[in-house]
Amino acid sequence: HTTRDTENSETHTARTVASRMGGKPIEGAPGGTLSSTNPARLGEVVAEVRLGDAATFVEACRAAREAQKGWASVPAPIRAQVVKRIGRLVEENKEALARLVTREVGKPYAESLGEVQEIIDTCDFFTGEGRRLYGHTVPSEMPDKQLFTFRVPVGVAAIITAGNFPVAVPSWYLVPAILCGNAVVWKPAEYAAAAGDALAQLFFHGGLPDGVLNVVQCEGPVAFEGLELALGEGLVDKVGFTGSTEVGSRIGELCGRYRQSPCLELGGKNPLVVMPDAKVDLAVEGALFSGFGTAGQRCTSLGTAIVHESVYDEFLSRFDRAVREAPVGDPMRDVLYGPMISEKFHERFLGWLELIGGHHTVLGSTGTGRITRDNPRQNFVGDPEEGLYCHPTIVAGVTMEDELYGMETFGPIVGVAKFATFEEAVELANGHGYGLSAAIYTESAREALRFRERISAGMLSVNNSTSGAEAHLPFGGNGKSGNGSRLSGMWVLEQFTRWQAVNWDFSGRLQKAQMDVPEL
Ligand code: UN1
Repeated sequence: HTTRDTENSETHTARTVASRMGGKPIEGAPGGTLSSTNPARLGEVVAEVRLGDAATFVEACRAAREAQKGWASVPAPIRAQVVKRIGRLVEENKEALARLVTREVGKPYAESLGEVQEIIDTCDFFTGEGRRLYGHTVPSEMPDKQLFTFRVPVGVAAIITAGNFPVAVPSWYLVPAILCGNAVVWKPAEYAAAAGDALAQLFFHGGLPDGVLNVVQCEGPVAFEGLELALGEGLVDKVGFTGSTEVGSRIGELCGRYRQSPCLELGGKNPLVVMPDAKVDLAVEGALFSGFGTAGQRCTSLGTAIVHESVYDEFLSRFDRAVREAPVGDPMRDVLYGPMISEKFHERFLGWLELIGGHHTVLGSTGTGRITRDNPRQNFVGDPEEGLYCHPTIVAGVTMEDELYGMETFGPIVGVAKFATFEEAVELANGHGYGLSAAIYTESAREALRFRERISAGMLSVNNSTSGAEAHLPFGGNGKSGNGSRLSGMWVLEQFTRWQAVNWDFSGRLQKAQMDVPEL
């Protein structure tokens, strides 16, 4: 079952990627072309991408609209068989797909394997859901009348995803959307076009009918324009977006114009609170992975460690040491993190560091900024100048007044703030207005539960990292992190189905609700 894509990833040749409708790549490049490159091997092209334009996006929505009714009429347990086959194909191609993810976005291979595993887990979950998709029976206030609810597919879902999780996060949308009987138009991130295309091909090989999944390879603003047109023509019934708070807010406004509530999964400034009774070593390990894993390029990455004054110095010196010792570099080797995902992420992060300037104690490394031969890192694996690498940076003494406190940086930087009282910790943990993920380190169940009540976050870890959610728990955030929607597990069904209520009267007369209710 090895697909052509995954073979290509092994031979390290550049492949050509284009939008796909009905499984087949479309001709031409109305939106121009771009090269998706390996951030750990500068100059190595992973894919030449033939881009679509806004009209391509609209056309893909039409193809989806066309296919959706037929797909919805396939019984859910049979649709689930396709999901099952997709899961198996992903499993059979696990290593090749993970290698391609590492090659295209630079995350360590072990993390890429984990990412691919998330797709398999998602397929497993929704294979079972095909035999549930439960509705309800509801008592009626009148005799000889029965009430039911059914889940019905939404219709056409337009999904726009980011490149930091180029295959797992898309699968959180695509798999349940398809299982529920929808058709999908998916726009992968342009700097992860090859991984996106490889995933889509596995979906097609799994036996999805033509038009149920359509992939538009295009740039972000083009997708926005296409979406606007498609919504205007009534071709899209649900929008799913994972990306920045700024773009997500614009998508929310656009959807509002068409009375739609999108599924928005946006940024985070995720806190990790270290209580006085915490196991400091464990907290350091958690902060290291949460803050610097994936080079800090997860929406669930740690933003600020909020540490009680009694353990602040100890935490900081151990954290500093752990970060200094961590291997950074070639993502195919055993490293904590590899390069930044792309030029764009790299430059944006370096800009951030300039903003922070020299106002704080900066720890974690012998240097800051880009890792080069002249600005080396002690524990670097490989040649830093081959890729887009950044020094890990710890900024100590962060307060709520600092710019770093409130802004998502999407890079290997962690702020550390000090607190004295529980109230202060809660304020620091909530005050930035994001609300995706949070962690607390404590041995006291009471403190953990108290914190759970007060933190505004869609996800909370007790004595674990802010990142690394399991694939069947509700995923999503509050405040600037989204619009309250949740992906994954049974909760995502609310995104891809709508409730239909049915009144069934078999009394043979017109029984009017509220008016013909029998009296006792
Ligand atoms: C993201 O960065 O958009 O919980 C998602 C985690 C991963 C998903 C992150 N499972 O960190």
